Amino acid sequence: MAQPLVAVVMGSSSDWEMMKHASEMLDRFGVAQERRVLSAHRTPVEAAEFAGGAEARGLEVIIAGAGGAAHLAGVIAAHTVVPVLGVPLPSVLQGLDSLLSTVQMPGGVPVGTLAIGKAGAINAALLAVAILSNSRPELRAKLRAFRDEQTEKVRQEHLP
Ligand code: RP5
Repeated sequence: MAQPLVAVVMGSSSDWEMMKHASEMLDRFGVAQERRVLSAHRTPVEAAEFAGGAEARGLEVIIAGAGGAAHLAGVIAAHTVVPVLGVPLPSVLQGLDSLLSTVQMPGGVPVGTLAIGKAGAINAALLAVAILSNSRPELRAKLRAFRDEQTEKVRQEHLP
């Protein structure tokens, strides 16, 4: 099996319904990934250990999704210099709490925060592909093809 370049982590297995969209998009580009449930609050030691070992394991991007008091992406970012992309997930407060918890990092420890929910999960994967593409021309070509396909699809749309 190929060495995972991207990790898709989430605060709970209940987050998978949203985070599977990130995972599926990485699959579409043939990017090897690992997936894990890790919680900033329920498994803080494992979350820190995972992040601390990410670089040595060859991970180049970490996508972290969480909802509510969504500290997972920030905690992971605190323990690694590997780029962390945060996906705020829907919650009882419609994800606004997740968004603010993920996006409002103190200066010095960045988390690249995407949109709430499905769009954020999809875009986190696409951004991860774009980051990996900086040193992988074949991946960049796939990304261009994806955009072209998307453009063509919209051009072909007709309303009743
Ligand atoms: C967060 O709490 C998780 O990321 C999830 O979005 C939310 C609820 O988790 P469960 O109670 O469903 O496990 O930590």
